[in-house]
Amino acid sequence: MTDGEQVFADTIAKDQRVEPRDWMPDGYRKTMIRQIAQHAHSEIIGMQPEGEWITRAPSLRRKAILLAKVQDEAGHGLYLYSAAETLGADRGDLTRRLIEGRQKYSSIFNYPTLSFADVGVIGWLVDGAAICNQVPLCRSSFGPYGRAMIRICKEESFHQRQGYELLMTMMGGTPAQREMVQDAVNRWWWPSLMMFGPPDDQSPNSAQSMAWKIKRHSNDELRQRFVDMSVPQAEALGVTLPDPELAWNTERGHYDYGTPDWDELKRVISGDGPCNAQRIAHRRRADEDGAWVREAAAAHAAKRAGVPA
Ligand code: BYC
Repeated sequence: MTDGEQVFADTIAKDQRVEPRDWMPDGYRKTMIRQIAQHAHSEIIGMQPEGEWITRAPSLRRKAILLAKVQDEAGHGLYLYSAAETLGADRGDLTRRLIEGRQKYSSIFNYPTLSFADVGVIGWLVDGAAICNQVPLCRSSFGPYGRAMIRICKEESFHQRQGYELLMTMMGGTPAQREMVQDAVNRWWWPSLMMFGPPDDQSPNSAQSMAWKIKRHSNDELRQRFVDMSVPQAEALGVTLPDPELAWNTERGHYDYGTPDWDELKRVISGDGPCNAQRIAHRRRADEDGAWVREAAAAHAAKRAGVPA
């Protein structure tokens, strides 16, 4: 074992942080760039489904809350791209990989937002799933990722509460509003369970990522935690989760639940979800529209540095 390998192994064994200048195996660097980039892309693409409702929010208060939330997601994307850059990745290159379909983003953002209740359900279930997944990532072995995650989780908690409060308000409204909430829950429940990734026996990356302490829990463990957390919240809200197999299992001390449609997850991840083409086309357009800003900023920086044009 080289000195670098030994220090890396000790760092992981002692639950300490790996920092950007430390020696790390190529596979660890590659895995971290893959996960951080995919996470950053999810935050940026995740602005679209809710962003569509900013101009149609039912009041000034709801509009201000939604604007702030969507801006937070942009901020999360930026912290994460910065964390990927500490590993030698180039932000422009990562964006190109996203719009050329060479890097993934979360499957959840390929579903449409059909009513304002979807904004509430995204806050409750999608941000709720994100928190379940991301709180353990605050202890992820790669320092810049774990530290970015602490701030992100604080903001996601606020997002989840605003979603739940919105839904509580709608559930106290008219029968039509209650129906809108139930319809949104029916459409988002199963895709939210899929955010945790494939089942453990079909998750090729989990074993190595857990050995490196990047991931602290398996996909199924976190999915179960999310189900257990959501059932009482659904009861308090007065909505039904669309799974006839949901039942408390006294022996296990957890809720049993039905099997998500894993073929659907595979289809959505491979580009064939309801909104994949629209999401990427929009991201590509935003990238092209912003090209002149990047060119102007680069020219300004070069001029200040005294580089001839
Ligand atoms: N969607 O071996 P596995 C947010 C891929 S945004 C798409 O289990 P791993 C928010 C996986 O990448 C929250 N792809 O992988 C924003 C792998 O493919 P590659 C986003 C998925 O990495 C706005 C393959 O399937 N959160 O909070 O061990 C508004 C096999 O999977 C998905 C994160 O990104 C999926 N659902 O575990 C509101 C969290 N599932 O890369 C909210 C950070 C799996 O080998 N990421 N794949 O080509 C993670 O924790 C892990 O990467 C995952 C997957 C649990 C997602």
